[in-house]
Amino acid sequence: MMFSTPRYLLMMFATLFSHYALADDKLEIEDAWIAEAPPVSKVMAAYLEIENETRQDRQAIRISCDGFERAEFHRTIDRDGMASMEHQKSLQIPAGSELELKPGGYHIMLFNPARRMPAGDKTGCSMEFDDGTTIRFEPEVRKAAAAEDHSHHDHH
Ligand SMILES: [Cu+2]
Repeated sequence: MMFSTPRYLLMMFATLFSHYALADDKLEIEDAWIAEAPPVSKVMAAYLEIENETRQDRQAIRISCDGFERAEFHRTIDRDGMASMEHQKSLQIPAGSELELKPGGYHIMLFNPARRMPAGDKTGCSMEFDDGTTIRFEPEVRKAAAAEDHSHHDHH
């Protein structure tokens, strides 16, 4: 009885340990998706999460996606009840934090799609950071309503 180690202590230790192992220089992009747009639309918006598990602040400085003429970082800002978009030269992701790009906030604006991209379609994107790292990811086109349902679900 004296030597029985409480199981929860072992589990806590294992959790802490794996966390430190993961914390080594990890910059990740997760949950990337593009909101489906009407066929005539010349722009689409992409959303995702950037996780900076490194010990350095990072800036995302460039974005490009296959099948689009150009891509930019944007932020939707509410000014006196009027939503407008601002072009952002870069996105700041402080050390140990994450930045969520989501409807009504930061997003990636995709200009002039080469073809129609319906829900279920995918494309390849590259995001470049200030330290020279480039992360390649594949957002999937989703119906915006379905995506809202999904984010709603996450809050439960
Ligand atoms: Cu925009």
